Amino acid sequence: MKLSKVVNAAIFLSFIFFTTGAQAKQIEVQMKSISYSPKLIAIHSGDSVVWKNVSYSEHSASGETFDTSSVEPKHKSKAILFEKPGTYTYHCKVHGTTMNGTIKVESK
Ligand SMILES: [Cu+2]
Repeated sequence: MKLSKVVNAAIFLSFIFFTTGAQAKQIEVQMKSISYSPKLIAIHSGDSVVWKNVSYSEHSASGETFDTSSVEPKHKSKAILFEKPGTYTYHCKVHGTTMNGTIKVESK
């Protein structure tokens, strides 16, 4: 391969990397028996989070500004969009604050 082709390919790949990197993502958090996994996530503004219940009882992910409401076992919550940077703590309405998680939203 000629050097110019390698350089072109590198430019093309970095273009793809940066354009897709700027796109909003959907992050999945698992609801386990009495915990969230991962417990702490860091996302960017514009990203959304979906909780998937992989346990045998129902759970919610409820914060001050959002609430998935009850999510049945083997089901996913609706997607919650996070636009404002900040730290969002949440807990499960069924199991209380011992089942808690944190979402750090960073500006793009
Ligand atoms: Cu729970």
